[in-house]
Amino acid sequence: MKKMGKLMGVLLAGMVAVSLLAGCGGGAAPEKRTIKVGIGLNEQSPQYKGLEKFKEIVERDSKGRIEVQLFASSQLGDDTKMMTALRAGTLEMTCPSTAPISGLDKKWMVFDLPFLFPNEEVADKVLDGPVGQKYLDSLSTQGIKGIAFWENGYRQLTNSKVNVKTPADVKGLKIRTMENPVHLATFRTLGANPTPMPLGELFTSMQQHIVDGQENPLTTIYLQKYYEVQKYTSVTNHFYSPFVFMFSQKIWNTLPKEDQELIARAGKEAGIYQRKTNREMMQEASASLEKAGMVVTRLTPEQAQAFVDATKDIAGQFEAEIGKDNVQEVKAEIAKYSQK
Ligand code: TK8
Repeated sequence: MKKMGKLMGVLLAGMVAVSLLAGCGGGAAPEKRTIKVGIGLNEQSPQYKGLEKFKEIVERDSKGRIEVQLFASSQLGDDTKMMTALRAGTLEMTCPSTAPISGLDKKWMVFDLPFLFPNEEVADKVLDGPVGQKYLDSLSTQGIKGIAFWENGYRQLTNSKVNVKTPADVKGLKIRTMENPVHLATFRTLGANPTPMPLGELFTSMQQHIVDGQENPLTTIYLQKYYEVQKYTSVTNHFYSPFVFMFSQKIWNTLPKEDQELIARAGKEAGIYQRKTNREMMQEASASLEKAGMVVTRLTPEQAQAFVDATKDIAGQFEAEIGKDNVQEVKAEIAKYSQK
């Protein structure tokens, strides 16, 4: 009996020693891991180039201990499906537009208000400032760790029927929009017949004339080859669309601190690179679309103003759903950075 007591005493001491060692940093080194990232756009997109930069930084600075696997062209589902996978802990990362995030939290609709940001510089300052950080942090209530804002960009209207120069030209057009109430309301207000649809179904829907048109940044219109099924691009700049680079909160919580810090730093650095690349590629996209046979129409200031005037009531329609304070806070930040 005495022997048994002694043995138990030794075992207990051993267990205490191991747990103490682990507790004061003597634990095992962080383990090898794989991070899967899914996006909707293809491998030529500025978004994918941002992911390649993220992969480069993470694999370099983890000395290969962390491998990043990239999946483009909605291989892992559309934005909404991939966000669901993050929340379930079955996918590590994705980078949706802010528009579908409104399905999780209505205040995100603020970023979809028409003609919200006057230019990219102000957008960067607001999104990278305390208000943007507050939105990223709020995703933790949805099972998502918001890492950084990247850039989709200003959205332009394409269609196969009419060279749109005024709101009246939009009347009756069947336009695919992202799955977002503000986008739907904006195009209804312009007299269109909007249909929400995941990006992956869009090309075929235009090819089969299920929809007459869609709206996306020029780089997407070119790189997704929409010129093969669309005739007209009108540079309306009606929405500025941010991307959100995000991580599964469930999986994030299992990471050692050093991996969390590396992923957060790499996501921010890659975001700065992605915005720069996006803007460089945007410069060439218009000429590329014309070379591919599209009619690209840049609106006159008067024509552009007509679209601003036609959609000026949208913010008021959604203020209650978004939260009046949220709308006013974002608009105050925009005003602050617009004066400088
Ligand atoms: C990509 C989407 C896309 C967006 C759209 O995942 O669906 O029109 O602009 O680029 O977020």
